Amino acid sequence: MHQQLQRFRMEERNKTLGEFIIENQNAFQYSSGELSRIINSIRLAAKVVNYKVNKAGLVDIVGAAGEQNIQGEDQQKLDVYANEVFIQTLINREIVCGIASEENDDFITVAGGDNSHSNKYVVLMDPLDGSSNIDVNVSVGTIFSVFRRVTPIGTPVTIQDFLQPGTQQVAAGYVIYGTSTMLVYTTGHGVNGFTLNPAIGTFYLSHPNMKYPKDGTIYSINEGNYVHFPQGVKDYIKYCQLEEGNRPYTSRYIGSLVSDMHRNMIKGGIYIYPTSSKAPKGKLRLLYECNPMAFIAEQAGGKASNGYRRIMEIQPTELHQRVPFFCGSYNMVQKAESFMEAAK
Ligand code: P6P
Repeated sequence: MHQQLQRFRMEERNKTLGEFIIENQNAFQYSSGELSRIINSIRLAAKVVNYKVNKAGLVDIVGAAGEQNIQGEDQQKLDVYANEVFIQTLINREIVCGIASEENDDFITVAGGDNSHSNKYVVLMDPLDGSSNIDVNVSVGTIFSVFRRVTPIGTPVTIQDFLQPGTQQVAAGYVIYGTSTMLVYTTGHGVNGFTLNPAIGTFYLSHPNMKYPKDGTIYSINEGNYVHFPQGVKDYIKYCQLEEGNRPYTSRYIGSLVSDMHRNMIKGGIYIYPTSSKAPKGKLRLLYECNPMAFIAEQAGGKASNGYRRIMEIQPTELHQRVPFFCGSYNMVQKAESFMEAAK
């Protein structure tokens, strides 16, 4: 049989993202349909950003946009573009009452066309994570987190709607713009991965019920900062490297959280971005990087902490708050935490 037809028949056996959302809408405790519309909105924005990311080398959209975000990081043009696409797509569909983004100093209030502030959800996101890799053609990603608002419907959102602990998330996910583009998300009922067929613009369910292997042999950390790490992290790295018992560990670090997390979820592994003398609170942001990745990790049977306690139980105090991040295979994170505890 012709290979194209074979592949088409295989894809057609797999559910599309749209079918999956409809089928699983009622499993979601609030099943008002708004959450489904948020995921659909993210799906659309991901396709638009994917098109630009894949063309980055061809059009004048690569390289710094000449401005800095609140993190003091040079904004890449694709960062700015992706931020605008996700924000506008969410606003145009009148499904959220507020948006926070790594690229925006403050949160965005979305009153709605009738200015009623009647929508129930807020979305927090890193529109294009790993942007330092954009110019060198390495995978980048989008990370998002969804909460129900906690302030009265009908009033403008406040910072309290965004400063919720990760345990309150109703959905979280990421898009990885890699050798293929995937959307991976959870609504608290497991983790499912969808791969985009760019020829027809359809996401197909390619990785149902994703699970972190309980153990793994990959550790992902920027060892260039070794001398600045806390003692517990140094001890864990040495544990991974010791020949004793012929430990088979290998170091893999892409410098793009979404890519390292995605590979480790499939193969087993741990990602660590600890505090250091250069980043005394860590580098990753709690609200739109660590919390969503922690929700996914836990739903996939993994573990996510700040080295001592569960990430999702941390009460946020500010929008762009940074925390140390240990995330991945349950037993590996547990082992790393034991070194952190012992070095206290
Ligand atoms: P470093 C990208 O900027 C990011 O937020 C993560 O995606 C990535 O894992 C990390 O920072 C890389 O940071 O300091 O190792 O270059």
